[in-house]
Amino acid sequence: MSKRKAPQESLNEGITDFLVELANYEKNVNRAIHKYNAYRKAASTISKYPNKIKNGEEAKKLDGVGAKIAEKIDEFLQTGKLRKLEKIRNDDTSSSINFLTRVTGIGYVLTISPVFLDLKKIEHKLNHHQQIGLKYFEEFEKRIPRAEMEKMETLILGELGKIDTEYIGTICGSYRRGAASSGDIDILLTHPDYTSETAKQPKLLHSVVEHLESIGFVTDTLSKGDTKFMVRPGRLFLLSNYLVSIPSRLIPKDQYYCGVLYFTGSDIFNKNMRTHALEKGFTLNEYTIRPLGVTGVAGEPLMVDSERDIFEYIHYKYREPKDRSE
Ligand code: DCP
Ligand code: MG
Repeated sequence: MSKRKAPQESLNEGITDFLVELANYEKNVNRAIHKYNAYRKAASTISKYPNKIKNGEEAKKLDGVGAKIAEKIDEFLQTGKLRKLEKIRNDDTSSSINFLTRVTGIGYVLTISPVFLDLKKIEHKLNHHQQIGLKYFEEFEKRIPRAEMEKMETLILGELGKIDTEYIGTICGSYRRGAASSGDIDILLTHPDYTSETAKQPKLLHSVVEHLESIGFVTDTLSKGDTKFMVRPGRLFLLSNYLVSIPSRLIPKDQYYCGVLYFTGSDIFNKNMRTHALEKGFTLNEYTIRPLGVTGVAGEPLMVDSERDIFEYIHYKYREPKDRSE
């Protein structure tokens, strides 16, 4: 008996490709989840089929391939394209939605209403206020609501505790400043055993990410070689349906609070605080605060055990994160 031929993925790639494209269209544009499932099922069966499909009749014998899909396969094999797909690709609304869905991962762009897309098309005709409204709507759609951020914070910090109870983690960024929505999750981590002296990392951030992956919280890493997603330092993840970046930052304990201060921002607040520090004879960055000597050379880093310490060194009135917008 001869061994069965292993299915070759590329054998019916043209067909599976258009079925997947149709599936995505049904899901993202029409929200027709049954049609989406039907196309996916057919694509999956066909991808496992070990022969090159010659016509719709042959395909119809396979599980999940009905008369309508068989018809499309015939049209595709005979003409090399599909009228339905050409139409979809030429349609502004569906191509915008598909594009946005692709760029952002999955999920939440589905809430973009057709009205929004219509407005987008005539953006140049809107008055100033309308344009601002549109911009905010757009921003809001892209951002993670605070309630979601809170859920993620609880989950991430909880999981950290399970790896090692001594981990200290802080979600910084706009979230820490109390923002109603955030563009990403800026997490900083440290561990008392990890200082810039020891330079020994008890557990790498990598293991934290791996753990989050293992429990299915981080569902997908999107950044692999995909530079267009690298809008921020660190790696991008599809986290509970949101595309976020987790800056890869496990910080030595002695540098932790300078890091927390910096990553809490805002950037304008940071700039003002650094300027004030210089006026008082200190240089402040995301790692350390150091006194400046008379010649302007920075000395050894000062001991820092809280954000307040930094404020005190430079005689700057302490401001709660929520009051650090500028
Ligand atoms: N930061 C800075 N200067 C920069 C970039 C960042 O000081 N050029 C600091 C201040 C920011 C923080 O890092 O608040 C996090 O950067 P984000 O870009 O994530 O900014 P936010 O978290 O404030 O906003 P968003 O909700 O858009 O993520
Ligand atoms: Mg942020």
